[in-house]
Amino acid sequence: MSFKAFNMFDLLLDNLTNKITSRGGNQVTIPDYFKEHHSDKNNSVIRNWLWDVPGFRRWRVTRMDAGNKMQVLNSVAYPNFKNDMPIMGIDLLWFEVKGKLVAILDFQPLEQNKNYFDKYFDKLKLLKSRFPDFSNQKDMNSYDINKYFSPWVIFCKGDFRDMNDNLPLVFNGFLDSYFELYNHSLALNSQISSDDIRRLHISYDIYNFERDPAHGLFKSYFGKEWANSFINEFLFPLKSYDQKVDNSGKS
Ligand code: BLA
Repeated sequence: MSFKAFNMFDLLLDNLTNKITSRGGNQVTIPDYFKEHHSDKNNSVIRNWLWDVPGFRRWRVTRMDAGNKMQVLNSVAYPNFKNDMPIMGIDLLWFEVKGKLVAILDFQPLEQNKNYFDKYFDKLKLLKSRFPDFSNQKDMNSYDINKYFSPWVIFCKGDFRDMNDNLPLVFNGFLDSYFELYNHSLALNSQISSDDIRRLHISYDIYNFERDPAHGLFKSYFGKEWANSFINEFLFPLKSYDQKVDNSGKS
């Protein structure tokens, strides 16, 4: 049973990689210390990928394997600054010892208003309605549900059966819907200016930097120094964007 459970996230990672490459995605070189980093704690490893995908300014993927303590698959896709469509966010966690799945998948909205939701959320609504039992959570502890989460966020706290039966269907359906949304977005005018989209992406990184419940975990597995550079340089690089611009004197 555990063998199967451990490999579910590798299977989903393969699905994601195949979908990205079939959309013309190319791997971007990242430093070796981010590509693969080991920890003695639970004999763990974290692996990261960065993709250059047409239409997107950044697409990152993280897979952490801490054996039966924890398995993670996390990915965020940031569209180009000319496109005001939602950011794609996926956070999947499996705790084998507790038999617990935590799965969050969302089209993360840049704005919270009816026009924006009408424009971009039909497909996510449809997907959510196809799996009513899977999305069984509403409350978040560390995040503000009204900020960068949509009313149709797929949020599951479940067990082995949720992971084995529904998760692959939800995950693949979710990615296909997001790619379809991207295709559709090309025929739409962006209602938000590029400057404002950039500002909203920066504030997304700052918000998630402040709220992400994984920071302590990275520090305890991989040490403070590595964790800090991972969080600042790989997970949320735009968090320091304004400072960098100020420091370079370019404004
Ligand atoms: C929750 N995410 C969590 C938790 C952990 C991580 C340990 C707490 C799990 C629990 O409730 O037991 C772990 N987050 C990670 C890891 C990475 C990470 C390992 O970013 C590695 C990169 N989180 C996201 C994205 C979304 C997200 C893109 O990174 C949105 C889809 C959401 N994670 C999210 C939410 C929770 C969570 C909503 C529940 C926390 C809460 O209740 O507030």
